[in-house]
Amino acid sequence: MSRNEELFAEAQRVMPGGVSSPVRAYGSVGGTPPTIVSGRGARVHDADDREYVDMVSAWGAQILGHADPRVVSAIQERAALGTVFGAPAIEETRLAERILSALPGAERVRFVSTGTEACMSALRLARGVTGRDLVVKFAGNYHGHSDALLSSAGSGALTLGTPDSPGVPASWAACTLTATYNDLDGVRALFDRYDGEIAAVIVEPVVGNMGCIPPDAGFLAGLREITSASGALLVIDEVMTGFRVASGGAQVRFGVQPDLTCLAKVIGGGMPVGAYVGPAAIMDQVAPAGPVYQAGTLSGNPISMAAGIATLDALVEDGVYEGLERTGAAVEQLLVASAAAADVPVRVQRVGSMLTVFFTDPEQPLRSLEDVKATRTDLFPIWHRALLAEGVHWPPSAYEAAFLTAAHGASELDVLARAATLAFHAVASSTSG
Ligand code: KE4
Repeated sequence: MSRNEELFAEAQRVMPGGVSSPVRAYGSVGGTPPTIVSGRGARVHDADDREYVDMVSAWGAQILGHADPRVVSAIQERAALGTVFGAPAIEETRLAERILSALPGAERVRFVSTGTEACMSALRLARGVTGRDLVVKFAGNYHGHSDALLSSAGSGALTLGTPDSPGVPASWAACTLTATYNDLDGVRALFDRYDGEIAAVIVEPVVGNMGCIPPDAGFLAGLREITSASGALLVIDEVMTGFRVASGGAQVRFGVQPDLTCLAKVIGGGMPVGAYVGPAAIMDQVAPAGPVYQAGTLSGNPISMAAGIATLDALVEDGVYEGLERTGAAVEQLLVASAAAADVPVRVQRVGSMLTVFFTDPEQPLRSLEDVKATRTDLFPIWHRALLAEGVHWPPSAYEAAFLTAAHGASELDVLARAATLAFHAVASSTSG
């Protein structure tokens, strides 16, 4: 028995599924998940001292690379002064100022500890300021595990094949209307049917949670127009895309200004964080400035704030986003080439440094959950297992995106090219038999 297997067996004796978050258990790809004991730059090491090129990057939270010295020293220095006090901290203000400087129209930030909290709180605020109950989300989009949003969720729940979770009261799920991503007519139909009752539309501006699905040209602008006309809020969930696909996020890349933005992952530099952001007219309705209640013991804790400040400061250095774009394009190109060499039909969909390999017709754009479900997700586990065996740590689900960091360089791309070639041949062999 390998050390990974020993450790996972121990974990399963004390934690449901042996994990703290479902997708990590490798349920949809099979095999024993490697217990990752360390990381540096673009590489991680498991409990059997095997090295991998990391394409999970903590599900997007790592963007500079693991154990970045700037982030580690910021955490160490701050921790030496004490970790959390439950009182105002200078670093909260300084990180909030950096976030606001990158998001057009944003004037206030409220920090929380996860992306789930950010999305849940933003929707409570939207309901509070509009006095309306209904929320529109999109099939295949995931906004965390708060009860009302676990309907056709696109991350773990979809991967586990149970889009709706037991334990969510029907009455709560009934307040969430589900539309098809990239289908503005469908959204208009919902607003026609429920106009005056819809508090908000919440959307992943680039979907990562059913694999990487970019917005059609005009889709986000269309949502902006529909919500503005109805008095509903446009809530853009940038937990994954925030400060990843551009400085600020997808709203800057695609030029759409939401009423509220949800953030997490990158803004915490790998430490627990979330935030919801918007104009003062809306955000000052949040307690204690206004009546909409939300609170959190570790919200804005100095350690997460210090890690976030170090990360955002590093990201504004010259050329970081251009470098991420170049590396993303190079990875896309090597994946397309190695799939073609193995004669395996594959479409790679990418925005910046987030991407997904879909086993389907390369020429057929994937625009919605239905499109993704029609791909050969059955081939993904074969590909994933072969990649892992060849030293690449890839997200263990066909319904997720892979993430690059600023630390991914030529040597990592060499490893990835070699591993992908072998993995696509493994898929070809499995389909030829
Ligand atoms: P957290 O509560 O996991 O911090 O954030 C929830 C969330 C909200 N919105 C978007 C767009 C997200 O992608 C997420 C979380 N992303 C998943 C990856 N698909 C986290 C990985 C996991 O669930 O373990």
